[in-house]
Amino acid sequence: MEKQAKIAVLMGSKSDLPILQGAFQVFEEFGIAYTARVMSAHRTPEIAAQFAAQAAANGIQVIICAAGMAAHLAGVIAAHTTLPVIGIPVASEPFNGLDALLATVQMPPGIPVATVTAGKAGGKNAALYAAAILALGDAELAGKLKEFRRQQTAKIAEMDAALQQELTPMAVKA
Ligand code: RP5
Repeated sequence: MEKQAKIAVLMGSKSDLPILQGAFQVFEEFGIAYTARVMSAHRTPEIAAQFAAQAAANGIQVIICAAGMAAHLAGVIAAHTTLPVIGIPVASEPFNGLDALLATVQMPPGIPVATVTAGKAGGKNAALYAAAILALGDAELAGKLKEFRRQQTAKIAEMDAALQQELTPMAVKA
């Protein structure tokens, strides 16, 4: 049986792909089927609008959009669907992502886009947030998310233990 993608990952250009590798890793880890496409609010506006308008009927439940510069992809997609849309601003010259952050986050009231931080952290968090949305109706996925958090907490505790071993003699144990 062919897998049904539940999450669509859209990028304004293939040059945005490195930001999204962490998102793809999350989907592999949690066993979430996704689809990924390059389309642009400015360079392929009809394709973007059509994709968004048909996404829900195609079984998509959450759409993630990564774009840089005058980053309108998430907003344009959100304008054509009521599915939850998550925007990832992509950093580029000369404003290092502040331009894309403002373009993505500053949606007018009525057309929401949940915006995560720029860069690879944004890619990973967008995927985790999308997984959390799907987990509302998927107990198995909710369990995987809880286990992910448990392991993440354990890693930080390990880091703290390792740090205590490396501190200089004047360091006082807190
Ligand atoms: C945006 O313009 C894309 O999302 C990308 O971040 C930026 C630059 O695109 P390329 O010139 O690399 O294709 O639309």
